[in-house]
Amino acid sequence: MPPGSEMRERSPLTAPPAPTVTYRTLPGALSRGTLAAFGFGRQAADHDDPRWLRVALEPLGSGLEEVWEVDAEVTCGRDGDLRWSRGGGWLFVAVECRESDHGGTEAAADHAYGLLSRFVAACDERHVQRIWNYLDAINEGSGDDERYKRFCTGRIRGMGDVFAQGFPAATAIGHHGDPGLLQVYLLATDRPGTRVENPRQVSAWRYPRQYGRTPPSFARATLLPADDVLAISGTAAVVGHASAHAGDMAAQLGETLRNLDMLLVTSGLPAGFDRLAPLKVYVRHPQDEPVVRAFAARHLPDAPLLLVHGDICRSELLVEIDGWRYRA
Ligand code: 3EB
Repeated sequence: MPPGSEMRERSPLTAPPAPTVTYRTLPGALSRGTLAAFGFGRQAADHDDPRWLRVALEPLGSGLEEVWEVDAEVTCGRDGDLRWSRGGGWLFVAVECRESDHGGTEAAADHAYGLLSRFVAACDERHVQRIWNYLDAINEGSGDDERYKRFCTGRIRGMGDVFAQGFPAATAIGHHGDPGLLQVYLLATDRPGTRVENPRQVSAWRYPRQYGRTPPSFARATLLPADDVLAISGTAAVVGHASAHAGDMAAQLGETLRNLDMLLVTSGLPAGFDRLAPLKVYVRHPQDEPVVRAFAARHLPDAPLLLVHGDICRSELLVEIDGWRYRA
């Protein structure tokens, strides 16, 4: 029986194949196998469908949409600040809330993670593989009062013990949309994936005190349960625990790619980011778009790319890349 065949999907002993992720222009309504779809920025369409999320990050260049699809019927719904969809063994859950409704960044993160963790704990698909977090003014405030650091504290409080076996892979980025809007969404399935750390980097949850009271709670990547794709966290020019090449975009891109390459080596995936590796690039200064495009043309010529304007959670970092690396 070849991989990907019917038996594979139906057998309860075999992990569900990963959703496919593509960047493209959607024709309009979402198809039945769409688990989630994302538009970027103020110009994005506004579909009244729980699977649709308008992300508060402005696109750089062509405004493509991101689409997650499964080979199954998808059901979906809403519940207060939360919306969800499920199909083919996969679960998408998103929360959007306003910090002012909860008394600040920390309390909003606690609220969002509380909703998400209670929701997934009651599902078969309770194993969270991947999470994205977007808040505005992420670098505002100094020292322990920086908004990103407050977010980290609220996040871990709201998580409870749902990630007791280990943190999922994650991205946390600053948006320039509605002030006080917090967006968090996740991908989960019915069995654990394999968490992957980067030997070039200190694990985020072991970062020293200088990075805040509460270390960031994420893994560098997750190998999804069918071993068919690596879900890669936001990856930047961090070596050990330190930021490398402050202020040097070209050098940060090179260091980021070395970190990404190391994640493939560590996971036992084929080297290189080609057409099987849709990547999203978060760029702090929109005027750096040409430098990023030139780097990508040279080092990632076949990878589907989506560039967005976003702030990285350390103010000296200019760029971060996340995405997926399919095995085949
Ligand atoms: C870093 O390596 C860069 O707080 O969820 C990357 C990915 C980063 C996820 C998070 C933060 C997060 O520390 C920052």
